[in-house]
Formats: sequence, C-alpha cells, structure tokens
Amino acid sequence: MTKPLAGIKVVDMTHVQAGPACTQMLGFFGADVIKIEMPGSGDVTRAWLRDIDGKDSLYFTMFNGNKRSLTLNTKTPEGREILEKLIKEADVLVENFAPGAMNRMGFSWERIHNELNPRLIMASVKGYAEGHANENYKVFENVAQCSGGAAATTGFWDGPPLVSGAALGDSNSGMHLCIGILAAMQQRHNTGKGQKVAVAMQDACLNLVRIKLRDQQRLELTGRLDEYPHGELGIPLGESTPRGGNAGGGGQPGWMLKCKGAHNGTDPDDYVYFTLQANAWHKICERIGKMEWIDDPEYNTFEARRDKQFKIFEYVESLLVDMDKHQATVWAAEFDIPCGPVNSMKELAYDPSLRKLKTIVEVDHPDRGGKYLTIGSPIKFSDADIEVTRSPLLGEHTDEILKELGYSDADINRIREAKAL
Ligand code: CAO
Repeated sequence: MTKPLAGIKVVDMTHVQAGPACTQMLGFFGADVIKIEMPGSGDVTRAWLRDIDGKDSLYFTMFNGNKRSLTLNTKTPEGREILEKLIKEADVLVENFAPGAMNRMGFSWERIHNELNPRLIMASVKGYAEGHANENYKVFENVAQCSGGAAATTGFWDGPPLVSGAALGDSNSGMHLCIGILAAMQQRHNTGKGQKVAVAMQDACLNLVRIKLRDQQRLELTGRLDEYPHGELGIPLGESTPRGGNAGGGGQPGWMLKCKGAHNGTDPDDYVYFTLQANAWHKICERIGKMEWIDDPEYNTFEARRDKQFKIFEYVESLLVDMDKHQATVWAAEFDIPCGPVNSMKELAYDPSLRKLKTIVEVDHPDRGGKYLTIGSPIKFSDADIEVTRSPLLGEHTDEILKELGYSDADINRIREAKAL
C-alpha cells in the first residue's frame, strides 16, 4: 500500500511539542521527515522527565516517531551548507523556534523563498501571530490556553480558570499547521510556488473555543445563556462568557453523573457524561421510568426544562448507584441516549478496541530496553496503512542522510571534526 505523502521530504526543525506533533503526523502519512537537532543535546525533550536514566524520555519518543534524526549545528559554515542543500531538495520546512530565531540563523523566509527553493513550503508555529502586539513573546502550552480563551471558559464559576489536560496550545497548533501545509501543497500543485504557512498558538486555541465566542455575543445581545447552570442555580452572569462547569457547551444540556464507584468512593473516575438531547426526550423518559414527564408541559420542551435540569440530572444519577460507568453507558445507549464513560488513562492505555484499531500502539525501542506506548494516527485511510515507527536516536541517521546528499565518508569525517555534526 502506498502512503498519502510518499515522496514528500520534510526538513523538521521543530522542538518540544507543537512542531513535533505536526511533523510526526506528516511522518505517519508517509513523508520522509528529517529532524535536525543540535549535536550533543538534541531536542530538549529527549531529557525531560526521563523514566530511564540516560535514555530518551517518553515525551520525546511519543512525539517523534516516523522521523530520521540528523545532528547539525546550523550556525557553523558546514552546517549552514548542509541545511541549504536539504532545503533545496525538500518540499516542506517546519519550525517552531522563538520568533526571529530562523532569521538570526540566516534562514529567513525571504531568503529561503527567493534564493534557495521557491517551491518550498515553510511552516511555523509561534505563540502569537505575526503583526500581533505580542508577536515577539515566547509561549508554552498553558500560556496559549490562557491567551486563546480556553482557560477563562474552563472550570467552575466559583473556582479559578483551569487549563485542560488536552494539549490545546501545542498539539492542536501542530494539527492546524499540518492542515495548512497540506493546503499549501495542493496550491503548489496548481501554481508551482511554495508559500509561508503560519499558525499562532493563540489562534489555534481560539479556533476551538468558537462556541464560547458565540456565547459572548449571545450574552451581550440577550443577557441570557439558558443552557448554562447559572439561571437554575441563581448565579448572576457577568460581562464575559462564564465558566460553565460540566455544562454542555454546544446547545444540548448535559452533566457529569456519578456512577457506583464515585458514589461509594472506590473509583474517582466512575462517572458518565449524560446528555439531555432535546429530540431524545421521549426515550430519556422511558429509560429513566418517568413516563409522566413525556407530555408534561412543565418538562417536555427545552425551555420548560431550563430551570429543572439539575433536578433531572440528580434523578438520573440516583439510578446509577449500582451501575458502573460502562454499564450506565450501555443502559443509556439501549435507548439511543448520548452518554459515555469518563475513561481513565489506564483504561485507554489497555483498551482492546483502541489497540485493535492502532490508535494506541506499542512501539519497540531497543535503546529503552523494550516497548513504549504511543498514540497512532487518529486519521484512518481506506487505501493507506499507517504504521508507527519508533523515534530515532540522536543523530541515528546523520551519515545516511549526508550520503544521500552526496557527501563521502571523508567529507563526513571532516564535517564531524569541524563539530558541525
Ligand atoms: N543548530 C544551531 N542552533 C540551533 C539549532 C541547531 N541545530 N537548533 C536550535 N538552535 C538555536 C536557535 O537558533 C535558537 O538560537 P537563538 O536564540 O540564538 O536565535 C535557539 O537554539 C533556540 O531558541 P528558542 O528560543 O526557540 O528555544 P527556547 O528553549 O528558549 O524557547 C520556546 C522554547 C518553545 C518557548 C520557543 O521556541 C517558542 O516560543 N517557540 C514558538 C512557540 C512554540 O512553539 N511554543 C510551544 C512549544 S511546545 O510547548
């Protein structure tokens, strides 16, 4: 089976998470991803929160599969020359250094586009967009969740802003960048020209809190947010979209309900998310044995239920005292009610369906002395088999890549002695 991006060459100058998540996805899709790393140290995450002394961390291994590693000091004359050759042969260059770092290295977009390779697509992640007042600031994950509106709208109304466990700043920006690269490749197919693709972490986050900006406008226009718990609980709305706890964000009210283990204190993750989908009202009533609510005008419309949602959720929760979250999910699904378990990381790691579908995969890593778990491609293809390969050791492919560029063994020794590799 061929791969979607077979034949595409990517120069990967990324580090930490946002950039590496993007290039790993390009690697999953079959691109030849050459990760350029500082000789001696490499991507800083190789050493972050190590679980095995002296070995590549799981942070690094889980974001750098399907890549080759080339050590190169791009600030030496030899390193600069090699990077130029790579750029001339590549389709895409991805980087997520601090603002201005590529220019300081001597590889500005203008130089790459006008002098080195007009077909190359140069893709960057930065904390803020070019032209933004904060464009020169460095940004990490949680800072982006704050700048992009996720933190202010996550958590409970009477608690502090919260950051999500999902990498909305980093991996999400990387996925946005990946989409941009694929679009630019299609445009290049038509025009023959490369272009610069840029994603700001703030913007990528904001793109995922679209619903909260919807709510900001509704709040300003009507002074009401009926699906939030505030009305029913008598909590005043302020001037901005509030934190809604576990309220359903989209439009269908929902809440987190305790199941058996959470009721009796034996399992902190034994919850289901239960949705009061408007057009499932009849079935919900049947499932919970409240046939009298089906046609009761006090209950049978979204508007009528607005001030009774917690009463309904409490009642449903009382029915789950003897069911675990998986039993409760089946119990609800039997009546087509959208409801699902709060899966713990442990459950996800060993989930047989996810293993079977290669969404969770085990990858062999001899240097770590065994296998590690990682997340495979969440995107499945009918005509391409996505195989996840282990992350490379630092500089594992340096000689191989330099030979592909036409360097001899003697050249490589000379460049190594010059401390460029
Ligand atoms: N050869 C020579 N120099 C190299 C090199 C190589 N192979 N690889 C990196 N470098 C140099 C860069 O040129 C840069 O040098 P200068 O600062 O002198 O120009 C330096 O190493 C890397 O700098 P950095 O500022 O990017 O790294 P940092 O650890 O200080 O900051 C981060 C990290 C992530 C805050 C910053 O890179 C950033 O804001 N990136 C954009 C936003 C982003 O992607 N953030 C998310 C990262 S994931 O949480």
